[in-house]
This record gives sequence, C-alpha cells and structure tokens, in this order.
Amino acid sequence: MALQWFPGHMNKAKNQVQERLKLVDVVIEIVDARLPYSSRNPMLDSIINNKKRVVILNKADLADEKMSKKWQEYFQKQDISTYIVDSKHANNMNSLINNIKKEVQAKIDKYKKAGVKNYRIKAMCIGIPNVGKSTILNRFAGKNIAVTGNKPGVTKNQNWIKTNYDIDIIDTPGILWPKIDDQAVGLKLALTGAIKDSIFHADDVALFALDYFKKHYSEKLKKAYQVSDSGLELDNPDLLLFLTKKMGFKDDFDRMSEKLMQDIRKGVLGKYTLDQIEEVDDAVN
Ligand SMILES: Nc1nc2c(ncn2[C@@H]2O[C@H](COP(=O)(O)OP(=O)(O)OP(=O)(O)O)[C@@H](O)[C@H]2O)c(=O)[nH]1
Ligand SMILES: [Mg+2]
Repeated sequence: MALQWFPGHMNKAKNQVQERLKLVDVVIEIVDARLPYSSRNPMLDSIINNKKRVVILNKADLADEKMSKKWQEYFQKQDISTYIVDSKHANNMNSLINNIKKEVQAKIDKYKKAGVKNYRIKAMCIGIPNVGKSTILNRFAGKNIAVTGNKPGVTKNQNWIKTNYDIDIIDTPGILWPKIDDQAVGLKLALTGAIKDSIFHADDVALFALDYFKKHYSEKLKKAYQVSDSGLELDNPDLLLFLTKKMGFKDDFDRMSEKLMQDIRKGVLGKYTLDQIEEVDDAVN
C-alpha cells in the first residue's frame, strides 16, 4: 500500500522540484493546519539544505485554533517562521507576503548594493496534494490564475505565478513523500483528502476517525450524531454500526463510513487537528 502512495509521476515531480529549487530564493512550505506533522515532507530538510523557508499552516478555518497556535510555537522554536492562514476566506495577504519577502531581505540588499535594480524574488510553493498551494498563489496574485479543486492531483505541472509584490512564485504539483509506511499518517492523509479515495477503504478511515474523535473531540462526535455517553463506550466497529443504523442506512456501514469522512472533511463536526505534538515528540524520542 505504501508503494501505491508514491507512484512514478510523483517521483518525476520530486526530481523536477529538486532541479527547480536551485533557482529559488525562498521555499514556501504549505502544510494542512489539521496535520501540521503528517502533511509535512520529511525529505524537505535534506533537499532544500540552507535555503530560506517559511511554513504556512493553511486551512486554519478547519483546524483546532488552540492546536494551530501550539504547532506554530513548535515550529518557531525550530527557527522556522510559521503563519496560520485561511486562504479560502482571507482577502488580504499583504502582511504574509511582506513577511516572506523579509526572509530574503539580506539577499535583496546585497543585490541592491551591487547595482541590481528591481530584483524579483523567486519562491517555490511546495506541499502534499490538496493542501491549498494553488489557492494561496491565486491570493498572492490577486486573481485566479492557477487551477484549484477539492481533490488531490489538480496541479499537473510547475507554473510561474507573477505577483504585484516583486516576487514570482512557482506553483508545483502536490507531492507525497514516502514516509507513509506509518499507517496512522496514511489514514490521516486519507481523512483530510490528501490522497485519492480510490486507494483506501472508507471503513478503515472511519474507524480511525471514530477512535480519534472519541479520544480528542468526544463532545463534537456526540453533538453531530446525537450519541449518548454510553454510545461512546461502544468499541469502534460497534459504534460505526450503531451510527449506520441511526442514520437509516440499515447495514450499509460503507455508506456511513463515507458520510462520516465527508462530514469531517467539511467541518460538520467542527474544527479539529489530527496531529498531537506529544505524539510527534514521542516518535522523535
Ligand atoms: N476550508 C479551506 N479550504 C481551502 C483553503 N485553501 C484551499 N482550500 C480548498 O482546498 C482545495 C484544494 O485547493 P488547491 O489550491 O487546489 O490545493 P493544491 O495544494 O494546489 O492541490 P494539488 O494541486 O492537487 O496539489 C480546494 O477546494 C480549495 O478551495 C483554506 O484555507 N480553507
Ligand atoms: Mg495545485
């Protein structure tokens, strides 16, 4: 299964990214705010070396606000400038783009001193599929140049996007990196729509989601489907069957699994974050 998540065209995209990276001044790493760890590319550090980098926790409107702040602090402690962004609803990205420009100020100053006028910064937007790279770039450009869509794999090629801020940014196809031998990471990516629905079973994702929400967001689960405290004590497969019946889907737990997944993606259960800092620290230690 892990291999299916890193198909040939992704390998090609990765090589293209590596090649193009040489040309850029700063990397804008877009991460899903609901998955600040699992949607990051573990290979990026070695690929970008000392290149300047900022992290954007995008889709902040869907994520648990307290958790987004905690994750922001976590990255800032590692000296990575990190911004919490809702690019779907934001209408002004001026301060964000000015902050990104500040990352390369020293370089611009150097060019100015050397007599280069109007140096245009070159940046690259990078991240796994469906995290909102193209949406952010359209915001930066002030118009819809890049194609966006609510499914992974919308952007197929690298495209330069010009902005009105002396900065040009490459949009790249989403790339999944082969760290997904961790089953939980795969399920989280599936739940947020970063990997194609055709390569996993909805019931696996639903059981994972029930488990996670029971542990971390039990009130949201109870409220969304009117589940009582005793209902929450059912084990995960029984709870899934209970919800299936409750929704009038008879024994069709696949249908309930699909509904649960879509509801969670749309935010019907409310805001949530699927990565806990403690888990990551445990994994590192
Ligand atoms: N709720 C919410 N949705 C967002 C946000 N940013 C982007 N989206 C939505 O997420 C979906 C994916 O956005 P894209 O910009 O196409 O994502 P991408 O990273 O370019 O995806 P690929 O090109 O497939 O790698 C679209 O339906 C966007 O409307 C956000 O901040 N909040
Ligand atoms: Mg795109």
